Amino acid sequence: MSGGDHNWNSKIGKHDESNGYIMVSANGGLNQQRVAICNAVAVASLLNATLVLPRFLYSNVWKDPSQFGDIYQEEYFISVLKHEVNIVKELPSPLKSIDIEAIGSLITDADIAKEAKPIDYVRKVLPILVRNGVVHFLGYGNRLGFDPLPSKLQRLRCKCNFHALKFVPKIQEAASLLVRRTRKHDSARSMLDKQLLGNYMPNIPSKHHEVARGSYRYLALHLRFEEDMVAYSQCDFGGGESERKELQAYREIHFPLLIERLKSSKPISPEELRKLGRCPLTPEEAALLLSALGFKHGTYIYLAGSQIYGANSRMQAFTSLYPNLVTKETLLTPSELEPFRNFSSQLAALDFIACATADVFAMTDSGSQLSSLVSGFRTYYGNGQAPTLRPNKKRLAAILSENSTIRWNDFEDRVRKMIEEGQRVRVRGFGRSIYRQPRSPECMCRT
Ligand SMILES: *[C@@H]1O[C@H](CO)[C@@H](O)[C@H](O)[C@H]1NC(C)=O
Ligand SMILES: *[C@@H]1O[C@H](CO)[C@@H](O)[C@H](O)[C@H]1NC(C)=O
Ligand SMILES: CC(=O)N[C@H]1CO[C@H](CO)[C@@H](O)[C@@H]1O
Repeated sequence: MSGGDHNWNSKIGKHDESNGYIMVSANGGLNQQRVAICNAVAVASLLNATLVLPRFLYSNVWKDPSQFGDIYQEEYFISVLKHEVNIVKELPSPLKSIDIEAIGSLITDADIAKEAKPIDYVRKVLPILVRNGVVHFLGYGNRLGFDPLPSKLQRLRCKCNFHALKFVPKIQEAASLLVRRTRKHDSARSMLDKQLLGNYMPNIPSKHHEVARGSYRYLALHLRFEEDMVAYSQCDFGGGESERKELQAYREIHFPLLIERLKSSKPISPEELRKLGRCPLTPEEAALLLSALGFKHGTYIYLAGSQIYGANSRMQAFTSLYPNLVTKETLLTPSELEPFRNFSSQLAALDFIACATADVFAMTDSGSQLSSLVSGFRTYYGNGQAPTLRPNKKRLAAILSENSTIRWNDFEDRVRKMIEEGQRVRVRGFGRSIYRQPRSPECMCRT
């Protein structure tokens, strides 16, 4: 069921008559943008529209001015999808001077429901498109549901995500340095390497034993314990009054809507939140988990993500257990890192690749876009040999609450069972993301 070698062309079909142009300004960071792009491709096909190469909205959180062509190969994207959707780099000049908002063609996420259905687009967007010849989805996010959806659109999303979006050489090259330096090995080992690193990772060795020799295996960990996540969760992480104040201040600055919502709802205690599995795993808990799974002291670990909250104290237990910890900042020299310095999305792309090509990938939050898109890639291109460890936070909270009474052996058993259940091979369920779970008749499992 490897996804690598489909003949996609001519199956989906494209209509020559265009109903107009769709412009998209995608919201969020790298991974949300990726979802928005592939949803927009599907919507353009649904509405028989011409897609203008998506743009990325500047966000005060991510502070990255990168545009499509700074991250993905434009020509490649256009050409891979050319049999299904017309994609142009810019709006044709007669339309450029139009005031999109004044003619009523500006469509924000407030105009479309989350996980909208195709019929919503046909009813709401198509008439505007036909009348004005152009619509602009401004701040486009997760606005197309997964089911029910005509299978040709589902296939198109799959093709977009797994085949059409290739990182630019600048990103592939820096990512290949990360991967080579972690593995201490220079050649590609899998389809994942080939897909994500392109020519920067030459020659897949043909025999399996060549792979093992002289090459280190590594685990990539996406430890989503960054301040935004920690603050948003409203959980208690044992840092006392100063932690509570700091996180409350962060919420007031960055999450005014959350603060509003909290005012009018019944408060949930931190203990309750923990029981419900709503609290991000701390570095200490992640270390405990890995060691219960048998990862030995000295395992090579690539840590993805940005600044860990309270890293100085919180990472101590982790690094004493796992001293061979590397990040993109430690693997690249300052001059290699310099071209990426102010571009958080491009840095996130390096993490995406290092996680997707790792021997083992461990996430701490299955709701994270990075973690879920990476796990989808590992499923699609990993040939069944790219395990992803996905803890169930609710079960883990239950296991950890038995702190003083549980014996280490029991702890190990229960953690292992939990992880095994998370790894079970599943066909995509109804309503589930095809990006995250590509095992589906419209994606990996086509006959
Ligand atoms: C798109 O084109 C196809 C084939 O010409 C047609 O059946 C379908 O109704 C069109 N859809 C829209 C929204 O124009
Ligand atoms: C990056 O951003 C910082 C602060 O915003 C600025 O001082 C610096 O010049 C920028 N560096 C580059 C390479 O753009
Ligand atoms: C089940 C159990 O023993 N829970 C204990 C875990 O540790 C906390 C504080 O250290 C105790 O309050 C719990 O009773």
